[in-house]
Amino acid sequence: MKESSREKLRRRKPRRKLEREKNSKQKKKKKTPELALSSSLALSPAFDAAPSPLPPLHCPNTHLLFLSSLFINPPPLPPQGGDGYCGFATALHLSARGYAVAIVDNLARRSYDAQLGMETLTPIASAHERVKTWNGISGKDIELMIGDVCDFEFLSAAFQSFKPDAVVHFGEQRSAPYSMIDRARAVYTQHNNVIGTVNVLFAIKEFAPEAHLVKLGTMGEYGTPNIDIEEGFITITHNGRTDTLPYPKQGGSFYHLSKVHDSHNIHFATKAWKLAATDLNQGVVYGVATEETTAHPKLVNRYDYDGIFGTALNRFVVQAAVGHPLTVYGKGGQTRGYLDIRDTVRCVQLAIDSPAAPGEFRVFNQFTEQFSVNQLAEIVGSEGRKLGLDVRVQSVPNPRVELEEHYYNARHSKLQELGLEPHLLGDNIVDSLLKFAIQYKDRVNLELIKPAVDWRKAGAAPRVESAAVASRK
Ligand code: NAD
Ligand code: USQ
Repeated sequence: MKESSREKLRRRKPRRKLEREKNSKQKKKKKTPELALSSSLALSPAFDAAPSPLPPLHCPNTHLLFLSSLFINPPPLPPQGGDGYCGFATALHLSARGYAVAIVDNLARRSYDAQLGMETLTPIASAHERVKTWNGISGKDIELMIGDVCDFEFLSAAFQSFKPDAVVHFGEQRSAPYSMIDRARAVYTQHNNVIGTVNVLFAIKEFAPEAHLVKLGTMGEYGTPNIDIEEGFITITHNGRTDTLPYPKQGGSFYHLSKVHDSHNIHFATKAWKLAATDLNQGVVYGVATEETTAHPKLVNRYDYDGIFGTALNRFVVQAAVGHPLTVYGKGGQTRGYLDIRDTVRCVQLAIDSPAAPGEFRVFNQFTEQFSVNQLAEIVGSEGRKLGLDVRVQSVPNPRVELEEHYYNARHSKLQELGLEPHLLGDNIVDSLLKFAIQYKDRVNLELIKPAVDWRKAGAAPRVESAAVASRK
């Protein structure tokens, strides 16, 4: 199946390939537009407006990958690994397999850490050092374009320079708690994510109408309905008439709702402009190491464990490593889909290799297993005790507004039908994650572990304190 889709791409692309070769010769002669854009971004008034605790509201960072030459055969790579978080790991995975990759990112994720006094568990290298290191060990180039997807002038230049065959759009503010800190962050999140995606749609229409958009959505778009969750669409009979409609959406934060809005906008653009798009409704990602991110210390991926960007399983692992009780919010029956980061990178590749058709809006539920928070705490507890750790579980008042006991059964077969062979949590994964966290435990700031954002307390007044200070209240 993979081969035939590659064949399809090969048939579709020869003109684009020639253009790209011509373009890359031209690029060697003159400075790339992205370098100029990078320095103008650093000097822009929005970035110099110091008093705001937020990234510039005209839209901070996006993490876009433009991918081309999908049909190049993968050269062999040393069996090691990675980068930060979903986008970096995916860029390396694809580059290692012969795809031409450019990363578009405004580095906003690093600025959230700076604003809130947070730091990843792992000491990550700068974006520039990462691509340089990757080039050094693999001999492969990844283009780095520093800029904001919300800045259409920049985005247009990036599209015209790279001429993508596929666009993988990771570049959004992805934390639900961050979007619930205060009004300004809620507005920022929706602006950044929704307008960024609208810009990507216009850029594809204008400069690369044949490119396949692979967009990272989220399982949280569906919420927790009391019926089975389908993959994107549900067939409903109402008053004697039947239709297949987008599955109802019930996002549980301003962040999750931004992804709902994105999905609607993308769906509309596929109909109106015959664009090809795949929405990957991803579950909660865990893990850190991929084959490529472990290839050199400067390629280590980011690992968030704080109460704002840290996700459930990754947090529990760090908590166990440092002897902090596992922070189960409320009753702990909250059930979600989860997947290993090694499956994230593979799913994106599968989606690229079997592209949606022009005019098609395809939705894949991207997770491999579902767990309640209590089940995760139990698994981490039992694996931690095998390593001699004193793991305790503590129910803390739930800072979120969500169901704590509910039905959850979400379909997730389409990526497996395309060939995904999942890494499951049982396969010694928690054990290796615990060992990884123990290795870095001296870098853990215990203050950052506590939940720092209460959904009910989000207000219009800007919150200016760091995550650690907020968590003490
Ligand atoms: P991340 O915050 O680590 O990475 C997002 C990247 O996008 C950052 O590098 C950031 O600087 C960049 N970015 C943000 N806004 C931008 C803009 N306007 N212009 C340019 N760059 C911008 O997040 P992640 O965990 O890698 O998530 C990637 C995507 O996957 C997100 O869209 C997220 O919603 C989705 N997702 C993540 C998870 C998870 O568990 N991490 C689960 C489901 C879905
Ligand atoms: N939870 C705890 N204790 C913790 C942290 C979380 O009980 O210490 C609970 C939360 O209340 C929630 C569940 O665990 O019920 C999942 O929370 P999370 O922080 O792991 O994940 P979430 O906020 O939903 O967001 C993450 C990513 C986001 C992605 C989403 C996928 O940050 O980018 O979209 O997972 S999904 O959950 O499927 O929507």
